[in-house]
This record gives sequence, C-alpha cells and structure tokens, in this order.
Amino acid sequence: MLKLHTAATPNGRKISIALEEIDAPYEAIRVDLEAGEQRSEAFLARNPNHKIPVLEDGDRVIWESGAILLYLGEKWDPEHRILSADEDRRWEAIQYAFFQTGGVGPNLGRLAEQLRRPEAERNQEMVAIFSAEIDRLLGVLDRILADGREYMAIDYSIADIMHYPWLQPVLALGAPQMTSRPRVVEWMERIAQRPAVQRGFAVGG
Ligand SMILES: N[C@@H](CCC(=O)N[C@@H](CS)C(=O)NCC(=O)O)C(=O)O
Repeated sequence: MLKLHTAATPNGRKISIALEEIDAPYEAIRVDLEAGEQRSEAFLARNPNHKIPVLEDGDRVIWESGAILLYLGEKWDPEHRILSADEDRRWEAIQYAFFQTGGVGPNLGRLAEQLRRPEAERNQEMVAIFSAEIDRLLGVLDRILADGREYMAIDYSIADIMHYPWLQPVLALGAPQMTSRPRVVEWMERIAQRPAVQRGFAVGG
C-alpha cells in the first residue's frame, strides 16, 4: 500500500489524480498546512523541503510532484495510462511535465499568494508580472494544442496531470486569459470529465 502525504492543493491533487488513474492502492494522509504540520520533525524527516506531496512506497520516500509522477509512471503504471510506451510521446510528456514545474506552478503560485491578500496589501507590480506570465504560458499551451491533439503529449499523461489542478481554479474563475482560448478550455474540460480526475481532485480536503 502506497502512502500519500497530501492536502487539497494543486500539487497534492496531481498525485491523487495519478494514483486514481492507475488504480494503485494508496492511503491518503492529510497534512494540515495551515497548522504547520509540514514543519514537524516527523514530516521533515521525510521531506526536508517541508512541502506536500510526499509519497512512501515501503522504505522509499519521494517528494517533488514531478518526480513522484515519473516514479508512478515507471513503477506503477504497467498499462501505460499516465506515461506512454511510445518513446516519442513519453519524452514529450516528460518535457511538458518539467515545463509545468518551471512555468505555471511557480507563477500561478505567486500570483495566488498576492490575490489571497486584502487588495490594499497586494504588491500590484508583482500581480502584473505574474499575471502577464500566466497569460503568456496559456498562450504556449494554446500553441501546443493548435494541431488538434486531445491531450498535451497526444496520449493522456503526466503532462496533463501536472497542469490541470493548477489551471482548474483559473477556469472556475472564468479568467479572460483562459476563456479567450477555447482550445485550452476544451482541453481542460476533457480532463475534468475523467472519473479518476474527479476522484483524485477530492482527496486531501
Ligand atoms: N515543487 C514542489 C512544490 C510543492 C508545494 O509547493 N507544496 C505546497 C502545497 S501546494 C506546500 O506544501 N506548502 C507548504 C509550505 O511551503 O510550507 C512540488 O512540485 O512538489
């Protein structure tokens, strides 16, 4: 039985969605981030970076959502549901997964951090910088999807799973950067309809 230390946040949801997609047996252990449980000695012994998600597979402990998804794709996905058996598609999926950790993740994370503050306490310059970058990144996604592919790396994969939980709130808010790009919206809706995504999204709350 795998153990997933998680919370109802975008990075936590990536992993519960993947685990649901591959039907892996797992126990979700909720980490109360508000209470600071991620800074407890027990948690730091598993992840010195004090962040969820953390996956335990027996004695093996893995942190960083991208690394965990690659691990699940390599070790727990014999039917290639999240990482293609086709080498080109597999590398394309890995490429877009890394693109998320350096793009949508940090920029949307910092933007959300500003927007959670009362308006008077926001740094408007930072809001403008991160908003512009998110707009640019959504333009990149739009360009990737322009050839009519259903999923980022053609087959449904860790690339879609890395992006979806981050972009879902943007879609839910009806942000114009998203709604002005129907291809991106359709891709998001396609992912949202997957039962495993719905189950995985609900974990950690
Ligand atoms: N790069 C990390 C980011 C993980 C992350 O930022 N986790 C957040 C929740 S989404 C967290 O645990 N924050 C608690 C803290 O920073 O103390 C990953 O992809 O796993």
